[in-house]
Amino acid sequence: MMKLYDYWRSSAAYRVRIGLNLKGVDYEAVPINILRDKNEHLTESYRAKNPQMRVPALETPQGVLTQSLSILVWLDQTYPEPRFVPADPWLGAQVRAFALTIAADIHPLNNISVLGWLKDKFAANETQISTWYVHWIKSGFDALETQLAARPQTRYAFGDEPGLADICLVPQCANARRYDMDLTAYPRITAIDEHARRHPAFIKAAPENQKDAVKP
Ligand SMILES: N[C@@H](CCC(=O)N[C@@H](CS)C(=O)NCC(=O)O)C(=O)O
Repeated sequence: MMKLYDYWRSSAAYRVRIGLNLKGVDYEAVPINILRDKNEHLTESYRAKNPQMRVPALETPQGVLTQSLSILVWLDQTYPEPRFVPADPWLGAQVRAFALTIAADIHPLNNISVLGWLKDKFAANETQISTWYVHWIKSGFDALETQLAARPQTRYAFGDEPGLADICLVPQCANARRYDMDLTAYPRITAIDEHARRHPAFIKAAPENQKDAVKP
């Protein structure tokens, strides 16, 4: 069985959990606590798995894969149904652009090591961190909402079945809620997020349903 190096609150790992569940691929979750007082991702044993020392990493029969989007594309090519990216090149490019707005442009600026750097090097306080965090989500969500509003009003971002865009959107919405971001300006994003979170694959992948989840 494949092993997913995982952390319940990691939105990048959450993407891969959704992907594995949608494909019906069974896996063993190996929790890696990335909080700054634990730093389990910075150990030599984990570095041997993922030299970048981040989660997720997926241990496959061929070796360890890193980077959530790369893992999701590998899953899509290895387990063709249900498709994460449409076969049509034009639509496929739009789906990947949507996913990359989150995975390449929003999420990296809000990563735990970036927030830690702001605190350590620039003495940023909690309010400043929160302002920074919400700012980068807003800049991405403004664009995504505009793109969604111009598309047919389907149940998921690009149709009536979940795909790569939804796999990235739902964890990013969870991050926004953690920082109490007001999402009322994003009716399409919130409708898709609420619908997707009722899907069994998304429920099973939800942070609060992971074995390492810390209960409030
Ligand atoms: N682009 C990577 C991002 C991975 C990433 O940054 N993961 C975060 C958790 S969401 C992490 O491990 N952070 C630890 C750190 O920054 O030290 C991906 O999509 O897999």
